[in-house]
Amino acid sequence: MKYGCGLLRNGTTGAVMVGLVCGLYVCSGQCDKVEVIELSNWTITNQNGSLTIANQTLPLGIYSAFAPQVLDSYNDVGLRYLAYDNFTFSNFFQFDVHHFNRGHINLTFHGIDTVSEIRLNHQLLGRTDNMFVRYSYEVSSLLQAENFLEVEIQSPVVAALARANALKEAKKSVPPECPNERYHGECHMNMLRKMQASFSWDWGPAAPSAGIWKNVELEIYEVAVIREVDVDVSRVNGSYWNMHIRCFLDAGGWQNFNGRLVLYAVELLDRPVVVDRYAIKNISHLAPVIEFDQAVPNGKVVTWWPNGYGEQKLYPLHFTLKTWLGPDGPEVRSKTKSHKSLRVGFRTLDLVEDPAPDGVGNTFLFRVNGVEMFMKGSNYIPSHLLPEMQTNEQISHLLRSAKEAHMNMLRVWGGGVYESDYFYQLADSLGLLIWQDMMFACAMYPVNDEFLSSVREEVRQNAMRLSHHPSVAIFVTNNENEAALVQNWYGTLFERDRFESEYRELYLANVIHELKLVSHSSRPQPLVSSPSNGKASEPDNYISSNPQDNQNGDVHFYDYTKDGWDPGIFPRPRFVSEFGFQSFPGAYAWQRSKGEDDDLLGLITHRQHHPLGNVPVIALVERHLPLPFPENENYATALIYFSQIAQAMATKVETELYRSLRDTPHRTMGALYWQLNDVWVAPSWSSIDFYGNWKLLHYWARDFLAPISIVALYEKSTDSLNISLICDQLEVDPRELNVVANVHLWSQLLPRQSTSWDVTLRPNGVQYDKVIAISDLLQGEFTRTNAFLELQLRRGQDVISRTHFFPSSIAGAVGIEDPGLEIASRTCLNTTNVVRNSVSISIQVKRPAVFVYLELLKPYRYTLSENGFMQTEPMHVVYLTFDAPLCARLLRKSDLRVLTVNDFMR
Ligand code: BMA
Repeated sequence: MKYGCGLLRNGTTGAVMVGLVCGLYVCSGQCDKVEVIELSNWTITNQNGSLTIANQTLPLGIYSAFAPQVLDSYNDVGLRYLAYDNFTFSNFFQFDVHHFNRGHINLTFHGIDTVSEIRLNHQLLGRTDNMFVRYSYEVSSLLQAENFLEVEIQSPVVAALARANALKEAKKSVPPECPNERYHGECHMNMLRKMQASFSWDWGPAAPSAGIWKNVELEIYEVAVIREVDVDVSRVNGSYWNMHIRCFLDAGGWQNFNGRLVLYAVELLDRPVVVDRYAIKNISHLAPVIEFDQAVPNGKVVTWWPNGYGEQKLYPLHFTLKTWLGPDGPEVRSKTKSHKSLRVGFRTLDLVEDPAPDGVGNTFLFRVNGVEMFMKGSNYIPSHLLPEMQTNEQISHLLRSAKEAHMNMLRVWGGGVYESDYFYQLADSLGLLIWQDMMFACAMYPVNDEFLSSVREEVRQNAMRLSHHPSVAIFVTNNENEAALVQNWYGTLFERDRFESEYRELYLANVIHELKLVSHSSRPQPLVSSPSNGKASEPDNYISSNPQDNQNGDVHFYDYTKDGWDPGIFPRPRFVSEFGFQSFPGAYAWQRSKGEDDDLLGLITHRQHHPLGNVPVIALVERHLPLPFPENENYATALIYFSQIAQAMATKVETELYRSLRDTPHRTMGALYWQLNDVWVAPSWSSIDFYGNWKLLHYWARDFLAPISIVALYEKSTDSLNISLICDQLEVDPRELNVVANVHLWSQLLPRQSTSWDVTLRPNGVQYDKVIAISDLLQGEFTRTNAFLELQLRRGQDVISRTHFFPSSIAGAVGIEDPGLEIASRTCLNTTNVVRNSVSISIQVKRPAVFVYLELLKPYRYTLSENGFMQTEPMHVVYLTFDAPLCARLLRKSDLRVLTVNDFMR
């Protein structure tokens, strides 16, 4: 709770007494700040009073309050009744108004989910219909000594249905109506400005929350407060940067006013900057903004770089504002000082869409600080399906995991939420560029006045909040809605003209229009959709006949009918902002999430929302790995483990292909796989499971996204391997670089044959090293089934990067036998800072162990130094690091599951 002075708290009744016991004369000189009083003690009651819970603190929602187990077992369906009910969130608070004589008291709701009516002391304050919007009400005339605040939140399912029915009656239906049956979801998500995925998705359940997911505050001030500050940083010339600063204010009154702003930037400027011109010139109360430019000498600035390219230097800026009414100036009238602090980074960023080297269409690449960079990363969905349960700790774990895997870009996907300030601040300091969708995904949307005005407010508020972050690289108005429209995903063909014009009205006339309010010189113009043809969609007025054109813009690519381990099946686009394969989270994650009596395979099937069910996962597994028959007692264990290998390998191959295409005429410059994280334990495309543990894919991503990588991709037509050496570093030491090609027999430890050759790397580029015919490698005793290849990029004897090539399916390989695996020793290592503890696991084998997989059977978050690796030497040590300071008690053999593909060979 933040407050300036004299806040009284009456804890005994559960009510909070907030009082400004110091009137102006009592604390002048101390009270000259905006007072912010959080209303944090709430009671929730359902419509008929049968459910009630008191003493709840924000953030709050019906599922977290009444049924936090909604993500376990079959509870997504079993507890759905909560989403059909209406709930009242109430807060009783006392307020000492006795000495109170200041200008405005705003009651500000930073996030209500979603459709509600707000009453203060039984007077209607207003209605809300957008969880992404901040609502603020001037309440000074309504406040009393004892106050009763009620937020009546309507069932989101019922509210969405009512809106859909109204549109239907007006012959203006907006599809899709309902999700695929397999989702066990709810209909009409597109009717509400609410996290779209809360009504279900192909990776998530329906848990349509209702609640207050951000703070509720009384803000007390005289004239105006600083709400957001946008800082557009641009390079003027060799000697200066410019900060174009806009302070967006909220003013409670009906009159124009005056103000004086001071900017402190101790690391950048020798003295504070006083913006005085509004002391004379009026600031409009309708859209109050203070705008000015501030030059910063180049010599003061260390440039901000994305992860992998340099440091992420951020500079604190601190703003204070005094505002007053009339000509007398601050000394006479204002005791209100509003503050805002933020950090900025100095970088340039453009999206380069120039004629492409293949002569057709345009490039689509990000250039940061003048350097063309390959964007490596993933797609981010909300860290929790219940918005009130999204924690900084979880966000931090996910973003740090992305950084550890060498990602430099995450796409905040349009079916979730605009993330918290903490998320973007962390992205700034980790160097993760953010591709920011606005929250529209996989649907058509209504365009009536009410909806559009709510959307405009949503876009305005969120764009103003996010725009100053150096991490925010680009805004995009929607996910896949252009493709959905032109490819008739939702049966819009029968009224194509209406849907086209509605599409343009929503995204061009409204969303883009608002986004342009925060246009930056160092940020590309917003894109309308992902995928889209980027600038080439302009002549089509942003509805192109093929928004998935490989020669323009970005594409999303999925094909489950072919072999994902074969690089030949993938397209050659400019930028791939989505692609991926499903897998199942580890067996222990299922154990934690399933009910005692639940059948595991039954639960997997229930949570598999893909319209094709488990077929694509099983088909890919069966192409390569020895999956037992379903009757086999080890079927589920093998299926889970193999699904992770199959996903990791397919994503590796696809990503490596895209990375290797950067210096070809295709000029592919980005690969963001779908998806980083999960909202429950379920079959999904994620590389990190619901509990934060890495699937094999994430361990592998840390290798295949490494700044220097060796890539060996099979080319069917010539039966050869294309060896490419990828280097994202801007400078590289050329000495002693060599590649070693080891041929292994499946039946023997250590390579049977080795060849090596000297190589070079191309800084920030790809060195196309060699094309090797498979027949040249596999001669004599080696056949396609008894041998496999390992390629290492080395400096001298040190291995920088390693990859494998398996000439036959692993299920059909000859010589894979019981590896005689033993875990030889486990030692507990306490790191000095005690925050993390690490366990070393020594693994001994007598024969090659294929894709060694380790899983901890304890409910802790942990990371391994590697996982899913080929062990071809007799002894190998892996480190297991707990996120929490735990160690010694966890060392029993039975706490660790170790699997190899060998265990399942027939
Ligand atoms: C794309 C995404 C998501 C979806 C994913 C996997 O369509 O935008 O909507 O979850 O593919 O199917």
